[in-house]
Amino acid sequence: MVHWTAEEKQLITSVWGKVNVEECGAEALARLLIVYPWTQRFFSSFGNLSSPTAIIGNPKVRAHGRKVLTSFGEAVKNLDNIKATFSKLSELHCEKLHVDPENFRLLGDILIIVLASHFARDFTPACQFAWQKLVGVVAHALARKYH
Ligand code: HEG
Repeated sequence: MVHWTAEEKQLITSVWGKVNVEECGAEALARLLIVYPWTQRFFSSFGNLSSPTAIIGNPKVRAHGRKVLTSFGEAVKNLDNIKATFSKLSELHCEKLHVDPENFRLLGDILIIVLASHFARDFTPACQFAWQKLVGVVAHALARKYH
């Protein structure tokens, strides 16, 4: 099981308390689709993804980004139980959606970039390290049903 120090927990929850899931979720998903265009294949039902402007302005991207980041918040609330928290979602992504687990890592890295740019002052090296650890644990938990 992953161990979190009191400092790591504090660094994670203090940043999370400032996050606007609608804004940051939309931004993270849009960036994923722009920077790694092959991830668009999972979202063929989302309509126009033909340019960065289209992606940023796409209401389905916005709504889904919010959904994903809200769900990510469950990890923050359940730091000591992330595997169980994402067990059902892992099943969905692996067995039904067939999302390559590498994409969880890509999204995690992008999320850190988004948070670091919104909360530059909080993002000390220790904070960055704690978040890197968190997105890694989340990616691992989501990919678990592939193992
Ligand atoms: Mg996933 C659906 C969470 C990464 C592709 N994702 C969902 C749903 C949640 C979720 C909560 C809705 C589940 C439901 O309807 O019951 N996703 C989630 C998290 C993370 C993640 C927490 C990583 C932090 N997802 C992710 C990535 C991709 C992806 C990286 C693909 C590149 N998710 C995906 C697709 C759907 C969901 C295609 C279904 C979308 C739809 O058709 O509505």
